[in-house]
Amino acid sequence: MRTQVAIIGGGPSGLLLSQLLHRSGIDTVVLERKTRAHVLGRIRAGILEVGFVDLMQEAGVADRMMRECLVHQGVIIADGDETFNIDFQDLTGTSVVVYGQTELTRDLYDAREAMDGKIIFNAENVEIHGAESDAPYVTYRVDGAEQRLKCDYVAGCDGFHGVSRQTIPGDVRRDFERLYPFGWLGVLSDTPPVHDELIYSSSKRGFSLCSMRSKNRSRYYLQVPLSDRPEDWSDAAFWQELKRRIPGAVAETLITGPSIEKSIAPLRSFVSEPMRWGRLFLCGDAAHIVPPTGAKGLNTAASDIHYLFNALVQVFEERDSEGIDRYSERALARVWKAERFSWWLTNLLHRFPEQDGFDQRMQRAELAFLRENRHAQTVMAQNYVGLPY
Ligand code: RFL
Ligand code: PHB
Repeated sequence: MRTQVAIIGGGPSGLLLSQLLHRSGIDTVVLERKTRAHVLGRIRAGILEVGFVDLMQEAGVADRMMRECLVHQGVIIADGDETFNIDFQDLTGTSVVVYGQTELTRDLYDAREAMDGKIIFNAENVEIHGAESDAPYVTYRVDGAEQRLKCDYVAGCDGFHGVSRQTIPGDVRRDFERLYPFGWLGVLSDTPPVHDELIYSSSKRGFSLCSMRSKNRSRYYLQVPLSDRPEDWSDAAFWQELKRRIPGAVAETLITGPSIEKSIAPLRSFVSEPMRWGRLFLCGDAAHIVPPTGAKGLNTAASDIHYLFNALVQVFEERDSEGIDRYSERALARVWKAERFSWWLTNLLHRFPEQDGFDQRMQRAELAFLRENRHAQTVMAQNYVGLPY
């Protein structure tokens, strides 16, 4: 089999790239290790920047999103019982939207299928060959049979645990990493959200976040030690701990219910450089991870896809390699700013095991400054709604 762009990974990055390229007349094949149901079973991102929404519109897959998403004008920050609002609309003139990664991925799968896009599920042992040559190809196994896919370019959209990044030799690649000594325990429940806006809470007992997927579906998170497992947390224990970490007045109005999903995600900051090796390009979680505190993971994947999509159109349509030559530099410039923001917000709001009294007072002083200073709020709002592509 032959295609113009072989895309490894059928998560949001791979599907969005495939959809955009298809609409520009560029042929792709997506190789996904799991099934569609498995990919759609992962509960992940919820907050999308306007830049992402624009990209979904460009890909022709934003209709349901525009009907069903919730527009958010700001977020609330709580420091113990005290709260303040970061008003995105007032500070930046723009906002973010709530639309779950699950729904967005479903829309992309539906669109790909409607256009007869080639997606190969259960693709095992994917290997990229000849990325530094003019004739790269990808081998994989499906139903026990070895397959070969020849292509012009390979897009590595296979997430943090994929093969694409590992294909880049160790003497070319540099990885930068920060692990945090805690994870996020997430609960999804069919209950109305406790508030119209998201609440990021710093408390003596640790960080918590009140988020949502719709007017009837809530998503809540608690900072927990890395040694905790989801089965250690009964629903009752989760709700009790959440109530102790959010402002008392908010806790009084919290409606609880059975969890429909419960999982723990470790927090890490990670960037792999460069994001291009020959004809292989890394996108999204394959190249970088942020702690979820700033809601930047999927949004940063989207900016990679924007740069790579335009670069591929430029090289196929105009025979101009400027875009692919500068892809890594352009993508990384924006990635590192998202990394900085996510790292800053994580450090500001979480409790660290080794933290002493000095560190805690620094956090509280920084929170107080953010509460009182419009410039500081503007900086936060600009980063949260998304820096320009
Ligand atoms: P994905 O979603 O991991 O998809 C990669 C796909 O590649 C497949 N794959 C392979 N396929 C073939 N061969 C192989 N060898 C393969 N290895 C892997 C996998 O099966 C999978 O289908 O990466 P992608 O597409 O780059 O998308 C990235 C996003 O999923 C991620 O950044 C976000 O979910 C991060 N994130 C958030 N991002 C936001 O922008 N806003 C948020 O509010 C937000 N909240 C979150 C988050 C991530 C979280 N977790 C669990 C990590 C909240 C949480 C709790
Ligand atoms: C979510 O709703 O899953 C969510 C929202 C904001 C974040 C992280 C996750 O910062």
